[in-house]
Amino acid sequence: MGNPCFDQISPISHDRHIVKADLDLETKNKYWSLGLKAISRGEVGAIVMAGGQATRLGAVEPKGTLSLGLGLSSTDSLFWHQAARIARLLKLAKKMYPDSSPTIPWLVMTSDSTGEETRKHLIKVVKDVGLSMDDIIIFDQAEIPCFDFNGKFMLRSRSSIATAPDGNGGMYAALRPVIPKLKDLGVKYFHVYCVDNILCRVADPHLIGCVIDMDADCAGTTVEKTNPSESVGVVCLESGHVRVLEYSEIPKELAEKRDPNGKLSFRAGSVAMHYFTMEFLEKVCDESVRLPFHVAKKKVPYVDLNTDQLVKPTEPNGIKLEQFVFDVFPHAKRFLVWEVLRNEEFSPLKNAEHVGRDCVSTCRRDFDVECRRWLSHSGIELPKHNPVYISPLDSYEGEGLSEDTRVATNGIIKEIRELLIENGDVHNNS
Ligand code: UD2
Repeated sequence: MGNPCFDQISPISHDRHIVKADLDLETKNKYWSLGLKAISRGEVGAIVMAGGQATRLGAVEPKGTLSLGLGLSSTDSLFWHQAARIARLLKLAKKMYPDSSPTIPWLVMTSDSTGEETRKHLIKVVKDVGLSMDDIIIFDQAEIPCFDFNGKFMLRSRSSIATAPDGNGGMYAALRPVIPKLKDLGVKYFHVYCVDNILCRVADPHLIGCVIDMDADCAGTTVEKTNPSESVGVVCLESGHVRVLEYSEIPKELAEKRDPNGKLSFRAGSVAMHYFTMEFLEKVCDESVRLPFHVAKKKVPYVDLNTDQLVKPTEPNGIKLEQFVFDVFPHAKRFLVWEVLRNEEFSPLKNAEHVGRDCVSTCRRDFDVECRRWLSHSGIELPKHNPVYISPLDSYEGEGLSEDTRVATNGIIKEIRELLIENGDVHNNS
């Protein structure tokens, strides 16, 4: 896939654009049970892309391992959340299909930058949520050299070149040797997602059920883009083929174009959660499929040859070449857009706290709001002055909540009943 041909770009057609919030209850329930059925048969795998260097966040540890400070567990990281959601889904699948032995192979893509710390962290996480390391496949993506703005290699030390992971599209080459094992395991469907979204519904049975039902080979989760300058790519068609125009590539005129209803014409904001069938994944992992490299101007640490010290620049000083995970979309024959509500399913951790958006405190805030929405659906209203977090081990998307449910509030775990009693002013509508 080359540079975009902007005069050939159009939005995805309505019949291939499923809006989750518009589905009726019967259809939703059908998808949910279809998805859980696939999980009960061990047919669903979850792939988390966690090889990025998280330069915007500026943390020393890999992003997925940072504690979010919710007080839900001693590990309390994005990885913990995802593992807990997987553990919960296995329980839900077993409950719906009691004679089955559900499994969700969890594939974790790491890089030189994140591999070691991630491995150590996952051992703790997996134990904490009751999964087994046998259910996890950790695989490494490749690193490639970085360049300065004159096209010269940069040095990490006197004897080594500065390298960086090859982008999240490096996943395909990295997965190639793992495919036979996945086929042996009987995995047929994959949910692929970024490590950074606290609201990510890992291996969402609704999505899995929908794509099975509609026989899609590939799907992309989107939220409605309302701000033309937001940092999400948009899913669209180019000469009839699906592609994502990355936020750094889309021209202002296209980004700002509106339809007769006043909505952005290109509003299918890709939130880096995707779905592939095994057949599709196998096809795009083949060596014959070459993905383009995109240029990213980044801060590349380099050695100062005068002092032999490693310099960590504060401004972009070099070029990393990256492949993008969604650049395989043009190979899809039966693509589907799966649009979800941003406040329910998308709150990524991208930035350091001082930026004030997509940072740890906004992740916490959005998870608190989501937990309260779930509680409200169950007729439970809690006062707003303290945040309330529900463990994904107890509820995947708001199901099964009662006054017995334990929640974390200000770092302490309590039953909802206790909170209701403590706050005499609060009433329970159930
Ligand atoms: C990603 C999407 C963008 C939008 C946005 C929403 C891509 C290329 N872009 O942009 O369209 O959906 O997310 O949040 O997907 N990663 C690796 N290896 C790498 C580089 C990244 O595993 O070499 C992982 C990284 O750990 C993270 C994910 O890919 O989980 C996204 O990386 P990012 O945060 O750099 O992507 P961003 O925000 O530029």
